[in-house]
Amino acid sequence: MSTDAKPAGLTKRDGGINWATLRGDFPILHETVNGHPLVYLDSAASSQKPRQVIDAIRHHYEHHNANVHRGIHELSNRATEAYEAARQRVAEFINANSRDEIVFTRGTTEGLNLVAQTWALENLREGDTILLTEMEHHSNLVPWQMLAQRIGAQLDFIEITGDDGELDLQWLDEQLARARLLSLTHISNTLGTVNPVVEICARARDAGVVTVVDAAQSAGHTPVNVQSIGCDFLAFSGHKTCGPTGIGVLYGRRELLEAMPPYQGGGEMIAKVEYRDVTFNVVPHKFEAGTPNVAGAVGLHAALDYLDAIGRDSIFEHDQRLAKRACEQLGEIDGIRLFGPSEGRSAVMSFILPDVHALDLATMADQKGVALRAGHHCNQPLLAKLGVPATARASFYFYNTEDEVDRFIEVIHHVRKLFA
Ligand code: 7TS
Repeated sequence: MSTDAKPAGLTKRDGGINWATLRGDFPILHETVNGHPLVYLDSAASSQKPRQVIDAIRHHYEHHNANVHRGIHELSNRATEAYEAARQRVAEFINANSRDEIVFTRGTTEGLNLVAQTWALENLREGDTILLTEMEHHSNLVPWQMLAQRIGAQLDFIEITGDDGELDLQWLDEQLARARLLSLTHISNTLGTVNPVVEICARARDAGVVTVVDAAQSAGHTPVNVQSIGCDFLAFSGHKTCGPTGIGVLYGRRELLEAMPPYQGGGEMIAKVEYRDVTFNVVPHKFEAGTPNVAGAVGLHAALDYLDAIGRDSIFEHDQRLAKRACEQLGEIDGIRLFGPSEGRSAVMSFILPDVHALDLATMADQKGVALRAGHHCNQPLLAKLGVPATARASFYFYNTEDEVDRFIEVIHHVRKLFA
């Protein structure tokens, strides 16, 4: 089942995609900000939504809205069908074996907390080691700290090599030999590093270590295939993949999901309840207590159809083209410190200028309609390791253009002149 969320603006130019026409599908990209046409360079925080996703949510509320898995009335059946069709679509999007391996969550953060509070709480013991990397978002660090403090487990970290932000894998086998679980990000939200998750998960599997992949920055930008990655769990957020906020996905291998205790208790997640006893529902419903975000799932379904109509390979190529253009022009600025790899990186670009504080830059860029982010990007330990309190960050997506990269660079030069 698919939605009719095809990109109306998908046209060809010189045999390839005409990226500029896709912008017509995104109403918000035509906003004016502080008297200037908006240049939205904060898609790593949240992506914008095409009309097709907004329409799908509206259509759901106008024609199919009711609670799911409950009624025997027509609307409830339609809502249930739409919700389960979205689950099937997610399974196809990441190539899971079955839709039973797809748990709907509020987002990446909830997916990671779910694994920490169920699989890990059940299976890890005092003294066990949880292996992370030094570039994890707080969402893939704090849940493990909380668990480790509760059960007396310890954390270990795969280090980064320096400003180029690659993982130092020379000790990986030794680290894996001591670990029970490895949780790592696919793409860094600050450095733009694309981690070799296939190789890392294969080595973890050989060592008998359970793997969790944080795909928040990758799922909407590059093909993500859980079977070729070979991970045990993977989480991502709808709002970074052109879908709505408040919906996300946790993939888990079926055997693991089946053996795990539930996350929260309530409606939907039960098969039978007595005053003093309960039998839980089958997976994935066992992990979805309470009325789910049905409209969110419907919007996510439309978003995934939209992205796949463009093609995630093409999106990644476009991301990389923009990143390269930005990197080259930023690289010409005297004294700039540019973080992340110089090649094969994603379209997330962090930097600090020699003469302007990141927060000042982002504030002044906003005056020119350019939306940047400045701060620690929920990567405080990483920034401490790099020895900086904050960076400025530009993050691109397929609806950004080369002209917008150039406007971003112009704004940087403008701000530097003011501060000179
Ligand atoms: N993991 C990574 C790698 C992320 O980049 C983010 C959000 C999360 C997890 C959490 O996702 P959520 O949808 O559950 O909040 N990253 C960012 C960011 O870079 N700027 O704002 C949010």
